[in-house]
Amino acid sequence: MSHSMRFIDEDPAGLPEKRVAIISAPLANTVSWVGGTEQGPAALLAASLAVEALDDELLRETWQVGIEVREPLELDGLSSDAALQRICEAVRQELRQGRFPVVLGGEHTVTVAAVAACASQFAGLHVLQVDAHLDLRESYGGSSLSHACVMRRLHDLGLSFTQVGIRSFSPGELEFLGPDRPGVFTTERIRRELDWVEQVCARIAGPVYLTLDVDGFDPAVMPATGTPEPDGLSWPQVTSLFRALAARHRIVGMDVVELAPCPGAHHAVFTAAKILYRTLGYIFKDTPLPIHRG
Ligand SMILES: [Mn+2]
Repeated sequence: MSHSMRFIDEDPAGLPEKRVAIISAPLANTVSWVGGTEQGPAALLAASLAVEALDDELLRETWQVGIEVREPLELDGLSSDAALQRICEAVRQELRQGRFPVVLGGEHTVTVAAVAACASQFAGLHVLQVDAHLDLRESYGGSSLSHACVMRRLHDLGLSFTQVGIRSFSPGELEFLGPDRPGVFTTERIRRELDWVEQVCARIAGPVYLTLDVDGFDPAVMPATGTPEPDGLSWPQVTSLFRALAARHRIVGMDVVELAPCPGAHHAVFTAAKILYRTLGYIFKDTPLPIHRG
C-alpha cells in the first residue's frame, strides 16, 4: 500500500498553523500470534481519506488545526533498541517545535519511545492505556522490549499509569500489581462501576499521554488486530472516556498501535482512522479554526 501523506482528505498546506504531526512507526519485531502490524500506519492513513472532514459529533472540521503526515520512519532491519531511539528522536523533534505528536504503530513497543520523549518534556506525565492486555511482563518471548512488556518499561521509567479495557493477563502480572488494583479498569469492572470514566479522570493530576492499543475495542468493532479478545470496549465507551479526558486534562501526545489490517474487515481500519480524528477533535476542541464553510 502506498503511504498517504494526508490524514483526512484535505490539504493542510495552506493552513496558517500546523499543530499535529503524524509519525508512522511500522515496527513489528515481536509479534506473538497473527502479524501485519507493520501495515497498520499505511492502512489507517489510507482509510482516513474516506472519513468525513466534518466531525459529526463535534460539528467541526478538525483537520483545520493543521495535521501533517511525516514520511514513515525507516525501521526495517533495526534492533528494537535502535528502532525505539529513532522513534524517540522523531517525537522529540515535533515536541521541540511545539507540535502534538501522534505515533502510529506498529507493535505496542513504539509507545516506550514516544512516552520517553514526552516524559522528558512534561514533568509528572501520566500514561492512560486502552488495551485488552496489561502489558506488564518483565520480558516475553526472550525480549524485554516485547509489545507484552510496554507498561512494565514505563513503570521502570517511574511513570504512573491507568489501564482501561483489560481482560487478559498472566499470574506474574497480577502479582506485580498486588491485591488492590485501583488503576486497572477491566471490562468487568467497567460494567459494575458506572462512574468509571470519572474514576479514571480522578486518578490523573498532570499532563497525560494516551496510548490506544486497538485491541481494547471489542473484536466486533475492531477485528484487525493480532490478539482480538472478546468482551472489549464499545465505540461509545471509548469516546466517552477520551471526551472526558480531553476536557479535564492536558493530553500531550498519543499513539494508535497494534492495528493489523485483515481482508474483509475494512470497517476496522476506518474505525481506527475515525477514533484518531475524533480524539484530535476533543483535544483541539477550543482551538479556533481558520476557515468557515457553509
Ligand atoms: Mn493489547
